[in-house]
Amino acid sequence: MTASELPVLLCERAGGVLTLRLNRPQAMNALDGALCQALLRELDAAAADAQVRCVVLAGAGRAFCAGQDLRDPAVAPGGAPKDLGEVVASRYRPLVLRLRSMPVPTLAAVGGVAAGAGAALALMCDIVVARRSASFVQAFAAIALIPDSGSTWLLPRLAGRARALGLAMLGDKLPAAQAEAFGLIWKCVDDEGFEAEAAALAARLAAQPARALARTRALIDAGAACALEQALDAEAQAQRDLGFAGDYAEGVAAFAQKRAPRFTDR
Ligand code: T3D
Repeated sequence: MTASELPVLLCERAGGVLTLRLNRPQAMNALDGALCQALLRELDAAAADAQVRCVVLAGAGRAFCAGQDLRDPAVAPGGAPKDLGEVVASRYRPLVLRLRSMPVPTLAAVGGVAAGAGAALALMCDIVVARRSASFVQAFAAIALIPDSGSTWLLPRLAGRARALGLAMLGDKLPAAQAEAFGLIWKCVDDEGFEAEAAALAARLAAQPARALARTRALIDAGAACALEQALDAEAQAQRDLGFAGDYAEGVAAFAQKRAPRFTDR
């Protein structure tokens, strides 16, 4: 099978964990139209599938994702001018919004370099673990673009303005350990233990109460842009809704019976 015949996205299921593995290793899993479409399609399907309780984003081969495929005719300079605004609006906007509104927790398992929009997709996940040898690159300035796919929104929120600007303007490779120290990611994991730790974390997330976790994400995101009074009101509404749901009764029963809970709500 030639590289162009391989599926650009691999979908792997293990219990409630769905791993979506970007599979264009010959191009460091750079994102072309087909890969963006496949990713959105599978995320939509996962959102609608009650059996999926955690989605993992990963990459095949030595990279996580090198961002937009710069060889893609839709963006490559030359010939007619390319509308990059249209590319980011039609490909990356829906992916970012889909990730941030998944009804289940999302985990990025960053096993190699994550650059440009690839870094953005990883950092948009709820929890990001990275192999110690992996790195994050705001690759945009090197090609005279701005950080897109929500990066100008996310980077200062995660790392603060000074670091966001330093990362964006200098475009240096940020090693995973420093990404952890900057607060960009949850954890940097030694290379040998990386796959096992990512799998264990995904299994743990899959056993958590998905509906409560999705509400938690939504509240934390909304809380960054609202007054305390609004945040308190939104929390009360969420707690009201969750209190009426089955997982709450199950969690309290499991606590009383000293057993592990079996959460099912989404
Ligand atoms: O422009 C728009 O379309 C708007 C949308 C923007 C969203 C974006 O994501 S813009 C940012 C696009 N990404 C980049 O600019 C990253 C470019 N790549 C790099 O900076 C480096 O390759 C990496 C830091 C990712 C990795 O460096 P390194 O030294 O480990 O690998 P390498 O030797 O540079 O690359 C290995 C191969 O992958 C090489 O191919 P070759 O020469 O062996 O045939 C390289 O060309 C290819 N590759 C890497 N990144 C891309 C890519 N091919 C296509 N598109 C890429 N983005």
